Amino acid sequence: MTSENSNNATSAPKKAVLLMAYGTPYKTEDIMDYYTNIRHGHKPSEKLYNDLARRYKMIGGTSPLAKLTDNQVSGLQAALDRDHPGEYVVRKGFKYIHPFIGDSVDELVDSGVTEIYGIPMAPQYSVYTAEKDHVQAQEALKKHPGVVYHPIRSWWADKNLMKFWSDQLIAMKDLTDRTDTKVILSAHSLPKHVIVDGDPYYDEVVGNSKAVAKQAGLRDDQFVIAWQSAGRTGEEWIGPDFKETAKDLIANQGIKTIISGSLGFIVDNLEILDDVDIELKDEIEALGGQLRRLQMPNDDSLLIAALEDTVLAAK
Ligand code: FEC
Repeated sequence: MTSENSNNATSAPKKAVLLMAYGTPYKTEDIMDYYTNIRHGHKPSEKLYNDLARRYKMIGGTSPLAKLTDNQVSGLQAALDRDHPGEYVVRKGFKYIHPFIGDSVDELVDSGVTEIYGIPMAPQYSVYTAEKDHVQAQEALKKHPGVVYHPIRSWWADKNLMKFWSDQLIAMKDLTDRTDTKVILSAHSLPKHVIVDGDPYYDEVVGNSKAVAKQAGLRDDQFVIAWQSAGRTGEEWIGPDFKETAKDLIANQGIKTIISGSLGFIVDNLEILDDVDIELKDEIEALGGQLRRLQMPNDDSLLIAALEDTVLAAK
């Protein structure tokens, strides 16, 4: 082997971390294809399309999810370079828009990577969500036998992520201790049949919520668990819906302040900026209440530490 080849062999990382996120339209013209991909190749009706386009318009045209995922990639890369220099390369792959997970896998393998850690950017595991990320990655890897894939399942219990959420509630103790305040911890709803079929998602979200509440020192009567952002599919979704829950608390149970924490998501996205910051807020304020919302992990150093821990624990 020449010295040049030997340098290349040692300098190119053999291990990769692939952050696998939902993806978001980069511009209005992308919405139709993106939505069609979410619907497994079925184009949405004009009504559904218009409603989604309206929701993106409400949050300023596009969602920050793409930019925040890039920040997570560079944050994790910097952390791994600091702690394990030259060992890992970090990339992103999206489920419903380019760069697709499979294309990112191909690129990583072409660059010499022989081991990939796939992390779904959804901390609770579901066959319906996180597993679909792994399926896309593993499908691409069929073309590359010999590359080792580490599918990371749930990572919500990581101490840094737990601290991220519970610290915010601890900082609000004066407010959470008031008898007219209630915390609503929520995650994205799923069609009910998924859970009835034995998916662990429901139990993981409930376990995550109770653990955060306990770490924050909340009593059981200070928080409720609810479900948000049910899709427009016409089937039955897991409930109770968080807007209905908030309305009932304010209209019938003497609550004035709702603190919303969306533990099922990692970044500010459409389901946060529209469903929480606009729709939930409007419903609450229409009844004379007020909404406070916990910040999302986004590219916070605790989130980066959680991702690094998760990769290293999967070794
Ligand atoms: O642009 C953005 O910021 C949007 C990002 C976005 C995230 C997200 C996360 C989750 N979803 C989950 C389940 C479903 C199921 C359906 C579904 C449909 C949509 C639609 C849009 C959308 N989702 Fe999503 N979701 C995001 C965006 N989601 C847009 C289409 C319009 C609508 O129905 O509202 C129904 C379709 C199907 O059966 O597949 C189910 C779950 C999560 C949280 C975990 C994760 O992030 O992967 C669960 C972000």
